[in-house]
Amino acid sequence: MTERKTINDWEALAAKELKAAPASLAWHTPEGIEVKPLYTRDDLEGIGHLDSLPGLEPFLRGPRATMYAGRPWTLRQYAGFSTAEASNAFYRRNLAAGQQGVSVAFDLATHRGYDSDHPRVEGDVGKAGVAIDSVEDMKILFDGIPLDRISVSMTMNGAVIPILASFIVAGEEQGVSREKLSGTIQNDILKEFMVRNTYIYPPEPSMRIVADIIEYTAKEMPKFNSISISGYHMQEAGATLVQELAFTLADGREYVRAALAKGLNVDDFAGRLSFFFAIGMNFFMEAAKLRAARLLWTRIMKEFKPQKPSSLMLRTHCQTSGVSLAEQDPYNNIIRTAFEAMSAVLGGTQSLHTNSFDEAIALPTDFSARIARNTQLILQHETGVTKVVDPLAGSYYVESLTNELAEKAWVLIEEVEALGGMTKAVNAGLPKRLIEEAATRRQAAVDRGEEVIVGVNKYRLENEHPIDILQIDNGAVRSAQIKRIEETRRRRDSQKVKETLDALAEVAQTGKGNLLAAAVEAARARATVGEISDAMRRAFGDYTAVPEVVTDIYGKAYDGDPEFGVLSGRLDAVTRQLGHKPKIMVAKLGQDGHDRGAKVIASAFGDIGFDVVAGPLFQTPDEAADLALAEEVTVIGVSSLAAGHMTLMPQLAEALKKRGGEGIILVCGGVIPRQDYQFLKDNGISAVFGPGTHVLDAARAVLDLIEGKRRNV
Ligand code: MLC
Ligand code: 5AD
Repeated sequence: MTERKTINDWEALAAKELKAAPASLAWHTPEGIEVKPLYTRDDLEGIGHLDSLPGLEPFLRGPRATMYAGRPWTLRQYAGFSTAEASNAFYRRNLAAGQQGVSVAFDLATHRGYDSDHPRVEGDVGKAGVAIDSVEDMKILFDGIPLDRISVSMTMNGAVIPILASFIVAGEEQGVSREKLSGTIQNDILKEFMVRNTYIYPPEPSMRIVADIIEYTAKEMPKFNSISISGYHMQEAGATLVQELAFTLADGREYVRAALAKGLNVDDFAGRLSFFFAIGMNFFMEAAKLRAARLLWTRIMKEFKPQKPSSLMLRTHCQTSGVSLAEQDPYNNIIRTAFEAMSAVLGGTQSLHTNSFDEAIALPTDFSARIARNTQLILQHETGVTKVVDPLAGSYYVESLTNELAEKAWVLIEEVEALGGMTKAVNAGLPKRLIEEAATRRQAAVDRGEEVIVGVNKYRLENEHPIDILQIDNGAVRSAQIKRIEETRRRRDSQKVKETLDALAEVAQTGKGNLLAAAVEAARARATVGEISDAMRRAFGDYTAVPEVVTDIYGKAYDGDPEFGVLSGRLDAVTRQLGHKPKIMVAKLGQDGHDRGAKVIASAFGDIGFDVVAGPLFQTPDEAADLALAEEVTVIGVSSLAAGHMTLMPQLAEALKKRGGEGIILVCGGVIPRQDYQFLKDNGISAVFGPGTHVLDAARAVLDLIEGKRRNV
């Protein structure tokens, strides 16, 4: 018999192979986890959860005993664009082709509680999702989709009251009463204040809305998940997996407290809380994250002493990561998404969206949606991964990661607790700041090539061939929507509308009664999404965030870097030439609240030496032009992530001209397809920076423009 070898034997051998200590191979992840090149049985020492079983407390191995062996996860693709008719047809085609649940993406006008005819939303109608103005649109959206059999997720947080009310009435009028409706409403406002920004009202009344919805669904809609507590958007905004895990679970705890404060019994609502996580490219860590999430949620829920086991269970939807996908060499995105999907499944998700490969530039076409959907169908039917529950259990590495993620996230959860819970932490700006710092750090790592993205910062193609993308004519969508709103207004009983809206405003004002119950009456009378939102605005007011920018992170990552030094030197020269630092305003236009890119650019440009003005969210082109002139900026850089650029950029150029500000250099960046570049350049935009642009390249191009070396980049 051969003698049993020990870790010391391995270390000696590894050192010989490497000609260095194997500890030098450690990978330091952004989570602050040191991943070693080898894990052994010794790493499992002291880990408490190793013998747990699926379907049983603490549910680490899955909320169901049989998991996918009994029933696979729900193939639920998030989608919505243009009109209710177009989105309905898209859903029906996809359901016929194997999709198993519906998930509605609303346009940003709807998210922010504006009807399609509102002057602030001209660039947004029908763009990043479907335009819904009233029950009439909602009925068309679900025409021919049996709401008693197909579960529907609706991603809505700002205008959550009018949308859920309109959905309930649409169901009613389809012959499906509300107790039979199954699905999920996102209803997670805390993360909106941190990262996603589709809030309407200030945090306090917003928390009341969340609690009212939990109350209403607990009493009236037993099959409906009242909330989808989301970490997805945190990761998209740059959060590490530990931050995503901790802030999401801390949010969950805060919602439980809000519901309990309404006098609800924990077991009456806890089983219908659900979660939502992003799955990025760190394959094993993402799967471990879902396992850790279930473990920690059980621990958190125990504090509330529920009787039902389902109150302790974390059930989750997952979506593959949008930010991990690239504009360059876009077919690589199919491969990335497939790995991420596999990781989500090995982590035990209940429902999954796989992104389309055209993600970085546009909404999915039928073609790209087919590939995304088939990625999951192939996983379900061909790979055998559904046959065994939690197949990664017992892996030295995955169990260690599960444990370490749980420990690290718990520390951060306790930090939030020490601040008095998540509402207070959000008000204090802690999570937002930590996430923005992580995002800026990551951008520097990618720009410096420390993190490789194939086809972007390594192995880049010489020639990219543009792919066919979905184009939406928002002008046409807006006209059609306005026509339907006018027709609805003509047909309805305006006295009844006024009465129900006043009643809703009264519930909002007094704090007595349930907001959703009152809104259902208004929706039934055909009050619009905008009108219902405005009735609550009367009591709650609007929330306005003050943009803050983190500093000294991007610059520090480039400390001593010659390339960075050359750029700073050029900036000094330009500063002398102008008599002041060149001033750039980083602007966001329309209802597009995706501000990771804008924040990273503002932060990095500041570190490079520009004078930076961070414009507020949701500006109209006129407001942006006014601010730019008041601030006497040299350059305006607009970040556009929600496809409003074709309408809003020419309007901004026009607004500047009208004010005599045509000397201000206009550039834009973000999710902008190459097909749109020429149009933008013909309309006064000097440079367009697509996804994957190196920040230093963008800074150089802006300096070129300032120095007048090129008029067009
Ligand atoms: C499941 N079931 C089983 C079983 N597995 N029964 C027996 N044996 C098994 N092995 C039962 C469940 O108990 C349940 O019934 C039913 O089957 C459905 O299973 P589920 O696991 O609950 O799946 P689902 O209905 O799909 O619900 C998943 C969910 C839900 C709980 C995570 O909240 C959900 O669908 N979320 C989706 C959220 C989403 O799509 N969001 C998009 C965000 S996009 P019962 O009776 O117990 O219910 C976004 C982007 C952006 O946010 O920013 O715009
Ligand atoms: N249709 C399909 N997918 C969408 N996403 C956002 N809006 C839509 C839509 N209308 C997806 C993208 C994005 C994430 C937030 O959701 O993948 O990254």
